Amino acid sequence: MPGQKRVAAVHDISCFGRCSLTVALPIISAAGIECSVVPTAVLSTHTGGIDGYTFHDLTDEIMPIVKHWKQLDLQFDAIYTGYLGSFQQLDIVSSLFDLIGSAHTLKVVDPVMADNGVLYKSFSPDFPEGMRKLCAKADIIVPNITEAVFMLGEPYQKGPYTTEYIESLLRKLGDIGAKQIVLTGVHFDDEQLGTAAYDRDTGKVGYSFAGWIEGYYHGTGDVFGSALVAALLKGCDLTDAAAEAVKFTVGSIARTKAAGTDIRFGVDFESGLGEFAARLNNRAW
Ligand code: PXL
Repeated sequence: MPGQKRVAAVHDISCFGRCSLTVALPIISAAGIECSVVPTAVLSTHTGGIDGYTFHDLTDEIMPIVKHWKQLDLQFDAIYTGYLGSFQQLDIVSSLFDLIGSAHTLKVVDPVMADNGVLYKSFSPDFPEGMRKLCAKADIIVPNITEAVFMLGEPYQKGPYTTEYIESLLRKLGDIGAKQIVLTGVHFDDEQLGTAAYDRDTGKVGYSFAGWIEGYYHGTGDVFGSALVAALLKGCDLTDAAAEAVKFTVGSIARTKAAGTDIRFGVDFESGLGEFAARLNNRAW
């Protein structure tokens, strides 16, 4: 499709806390890409370390929204899914791919459900199996190491990792079905943290690292995934897109750390949007 690209972002709206749609919409838009949204739920905040959050499920809204779009014959260059709260939502999003996705639509699934060896508290232990089925329909999946091993039914291991371990995970993740995998949370020592981007057809693995910043900052997976989708649609190949997304995410974390912000409140990605957009627009393709 020539001209401006269009993405459908399928995530919840956590009204405060900078994750999911409040991150995807600004980052993808800043790159000059149209970002339509399918909100899957509305929460007062995300569920990561903030108690007392409200939760309003929007599962019943998803198909009516998407059927209307289908009537309008809207075309999407990418569908980008993140946090999905139930098995029912996994099934509905799977149908959404069939309804509004075409052969030209890049389907990017971030299997948001776990980190640091533990499932987020809203998910049951059998959720990774359901997420694995959705990942099978994707072109690109973006798991962290915990999500990867949970979908593979393997025990979580703390890093540092070896290249052999990371690349065996990538190959097994490729067998789930997606052609390309971007694995996050990869580290071979305690100094650098980054990603491994794998193309199943070529077998090529490209690594992107940046200096490790101590602290668990909320929403960084969504900042990374949104920047990755934006960079891919601007024409970066998988490894370059992952490198741009690592740079943007780590810059956001560094600013947040310097400001001393509560780690639950998300990262200051906003101050980096201008530079991010300029880098994507000024690359010599
Ligand atoms: O950033 C992932 C995410 C998205 N949405 C909600 C969450 C989380 C992670 O905890 O709770 C509601």
